[in-house]
Amino acid sequence: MARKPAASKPAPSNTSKDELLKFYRDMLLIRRFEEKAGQLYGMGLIGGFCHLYIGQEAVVVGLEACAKEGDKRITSYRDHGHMLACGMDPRGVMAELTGREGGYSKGKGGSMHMFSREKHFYGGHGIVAAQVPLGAGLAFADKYLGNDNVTFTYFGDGAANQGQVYESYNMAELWDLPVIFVIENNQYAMGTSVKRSTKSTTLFGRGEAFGIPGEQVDGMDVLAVKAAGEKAVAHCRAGKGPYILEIMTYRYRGHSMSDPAKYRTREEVQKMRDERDAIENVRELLLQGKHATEDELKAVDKEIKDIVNDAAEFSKESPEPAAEELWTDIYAEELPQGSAEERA
Ligand SMILES: Cc1ncc(C[n+]2csc(CCOP(=O)(O)OP(=O)(O)O)c2C)c(N)n1
Ligand SMILES: [Mg+2]
Repeated sequence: MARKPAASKPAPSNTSKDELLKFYRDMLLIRRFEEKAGQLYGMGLIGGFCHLYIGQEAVVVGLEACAKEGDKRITSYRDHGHMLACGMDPRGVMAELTGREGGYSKGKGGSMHMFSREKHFYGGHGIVAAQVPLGAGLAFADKYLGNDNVTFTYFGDGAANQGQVYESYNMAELWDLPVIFVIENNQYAMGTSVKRSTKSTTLFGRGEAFGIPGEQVDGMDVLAVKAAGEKAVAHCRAGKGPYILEIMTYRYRGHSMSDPAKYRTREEVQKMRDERDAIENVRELLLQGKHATEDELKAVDKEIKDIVNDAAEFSKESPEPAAEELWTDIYAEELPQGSAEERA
């Protein structure tokens, strides 16, 4: 009797072959996009601030897998990955980076200031932790309107030491707001390590004083992020108030494009890339489990490369905004009309 071919390894229990492929694709899109942004910056096509998300891709991709239509997201200046993960157009994001008319803010905002009402993406904020109370406010609006939307409010380990975070925790728990406070603990705030800046380093535990549950999650494992995200989302949707996820991650590049990188060794970065990389982890799961062949993954790589090259071309060809644009988008030109539901 002919032997059956060896069965392929099933996908880990909380995912599927298709989802693993989607995670691979979505994380790779962020990485290649950011690499291209780094190149364009080096060529002088991007000016001003530019903070890359390379290394942290699994955080936002894992959490986006838990989101439904209507959910909101808000983050800091390290924001390109969040935009791509929620489905914003790579062309519009790249063209904003190069300061062109085709960008999400017509080229007037740049890296840290892009928004999409359609995708419920509320920025892009340059002031450390400023987005945290805003995120609680977005969740307040949903609670007020009586829907079951959740707001993902992302901030860093450095931001976690800001006073306004704790004011937000207090109000969010007091009013049972459906907000997930996502601490992206990449271990550094500019050139300062968590160990140098922070006495108690279990940042998720700081919600305890307010009665907010929290947990620490391996941010280099997209499936672990998704599993924790599902728990947090279920908590919020059930009307039980906020939840804190401290996601342990790592940025491979400097804080921004101008970073002397004197605060950590090359070896530390290389070790993380070699041993923990989230994209490599998913790639291995796909190949070892025979859910995809090398050729299929190569085709995904090519597809992503084409999308990113297209975005880069668009961002070079799109014209600079006209001088008259200096006078637009400053004040609301029309007052919002209609009921609260229509305005939301
Ligand atoms: C209120 C305020 N203080 C200081 C700065 C300067 N600054 C910009 S980013 C940053 C570090 C924040 O680190 P973290 O919250 O860990 O986020 P990461 O950059 O690691 O994503 C600082 C101090 C700022 N932008 N706003
Ligand atoms: Mg940090």
